[in-house]
Amino acid sequence: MTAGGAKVAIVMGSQSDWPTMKCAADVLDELDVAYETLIVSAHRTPDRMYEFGKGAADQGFQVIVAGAGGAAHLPGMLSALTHLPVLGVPVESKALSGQDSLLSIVQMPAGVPTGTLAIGKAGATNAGLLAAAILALADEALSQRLQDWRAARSAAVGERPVD
Ligand code: RP5
Repeated sequence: MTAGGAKVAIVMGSQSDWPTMKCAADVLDELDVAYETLIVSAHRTPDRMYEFGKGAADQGFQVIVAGAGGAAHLPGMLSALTHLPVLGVPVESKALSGQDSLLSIVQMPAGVPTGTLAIGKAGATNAGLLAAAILALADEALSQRLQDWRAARSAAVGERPVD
């Protein structure tokens, strides 16, 4: 089990991914869902990635949110190492604005599924929401919090634009 009993792991390839991946953490905070954050690079720390991917389910994680940019192999490699659902977040890269990240994550071969979200912060937020929705299938209280969260977002939308 994870030290704090977290069921969601938010992993990223670099410290520089954190401003994006924090959006997943923020929405999980709003929903009172525990998570762990880890820097796990497919390229710079492949042994750490392997160890994490192989051990994630035994540690008690149920969903992995994985963000990476550029040659973004982390989400796909984790999908290869664990049967847990992996939600990939393409982090916006400097050179190609995250198009490279998106294409690196989305085009997985049949049999190794990796959920792929939008590029950048919107994708990270939605990955957090999807992680919560997956856990909510077996957690009625969380399901209610998620429905309340969604209802509040709808209620906050005005009917007409204002100056
Ligand atoms: C990827 O390379 C990381 O996920 C990050 O998005 C990108 C750049 O990393 P840094 O050079 O900023 O550490 O592996």
